[in-house]
Amino acid sequence: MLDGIHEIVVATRNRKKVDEIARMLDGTGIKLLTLDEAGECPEVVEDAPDFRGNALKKAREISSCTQRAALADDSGLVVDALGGSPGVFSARYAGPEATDLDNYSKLLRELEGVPTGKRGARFVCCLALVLPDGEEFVFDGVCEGVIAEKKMGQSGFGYDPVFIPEGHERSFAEMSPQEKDSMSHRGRAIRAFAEFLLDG
Ligand code: ITT
Repeated sequence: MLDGIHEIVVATRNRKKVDEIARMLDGTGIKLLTLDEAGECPEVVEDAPDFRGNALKKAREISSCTQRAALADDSGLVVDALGGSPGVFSARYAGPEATDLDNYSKLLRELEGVPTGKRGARFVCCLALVLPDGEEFVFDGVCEGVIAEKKMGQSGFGYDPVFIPEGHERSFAEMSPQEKDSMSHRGRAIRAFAEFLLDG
């Protein structure tokens, strides 16, 4: 356990990410605070060129604003046939106000006619923990898979209905939360973080 750290602010506005992080850290003894519970902080501008840079930027700014330990997640979908897009722009792929439906519909359109063997993609998650004394830790997780031909399932969020993880025929949106956690990019990064909490 991190000495003297019992509460961590989850530096994200994405409620679904908070839910995933909270259910996987259950039992570690760490109390998670949402951004709303931690106080008023300015929006963080995500302008780094990679997931790690954005995750560290979010965690640093929220830790400095709240004077607490902050855990940020930067994540996204990297699609081979699109040269790595949408990548760090996953949340805004179809525009600044895009909904999940707008984003994955655009992705399906861009991949129209691309054969199954060329629809490879991976979800990437970078979790950054910044402590009030400025110490920084980063945990990564990747989940390989393919982009479906059409929307499959209702659960989860973001691109879940169009992402089929490797070795499976169902999308993330057709899996239970626990099944998704067991193989997802965020699940892997959070398990690395949880091990660090238990060993540290
Ligand atoms: P914060 O920056 O406030 O954390 P955000 O939703 O804007 O929230 P990101 O900038 O990290 O988060 O964008 C990640 C996007 O990638 C997210 O909005 C989804 O569209 C997608 N994404 C990430 N993890 C996902 C998952 O587990 N399932 C489906 N889509 C995911």
